[in-house]
Amino acid sequence: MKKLLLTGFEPFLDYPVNPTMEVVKSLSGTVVNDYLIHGEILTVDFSKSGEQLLEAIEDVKPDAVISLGLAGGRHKVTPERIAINCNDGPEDNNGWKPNGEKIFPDGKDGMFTTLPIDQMAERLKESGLPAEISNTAGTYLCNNVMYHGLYYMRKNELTIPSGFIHIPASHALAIEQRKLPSWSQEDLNRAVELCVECL
Ligand code: PCA
Repeated sequence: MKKLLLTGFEPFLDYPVNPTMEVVKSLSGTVVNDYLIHGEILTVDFSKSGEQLLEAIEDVKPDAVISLGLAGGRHKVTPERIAINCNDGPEDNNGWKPNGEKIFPDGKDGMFTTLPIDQMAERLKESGLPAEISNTAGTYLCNNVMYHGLYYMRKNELTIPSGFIHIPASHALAIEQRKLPSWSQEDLNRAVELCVECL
């Protein structure tokens, strides 16, 4: 059986919960589309999160990698097209505030996902779940982790699919935060399963 590494993030900034953690907890250990899902929760820390992903890739030796992040304010599930070689944004959970530095000095400016994002977005819509491809994963930890995965695959000449999907807030998070569009946790879990079915 093939293995999928599925990552989520711990809570960060003023979000007291992160629905990606719940998706990973629910799907870890299950089998979807002949992939046994191995879940990992990453910290929100510019000095650690990328390394955590790479360590998990080396431990698990997956056949595909999907990382998940919360995009509070987005209405749809958004598979990401590209990661850029830049760290920027607010303070991370360790109090570090980046200022536009490169993630890898020898890295390309940008790298495209190797996940089937067109099929993923179509599959979600056919199943009644709002989705669209996003052309920016931002410059915070989600972009950082996506870039780490793609950089590693390229450097090690691995052709396994790797990339990132941003998801909206869950209802549990929207109860805590004003004016956030939200989905039920069940729909978020289902959306990620449908994406895995496209691998
Ligand atoms: N979302 C953040 C980092 C952690 C998360 O879940 C982001 O979009 O960069």
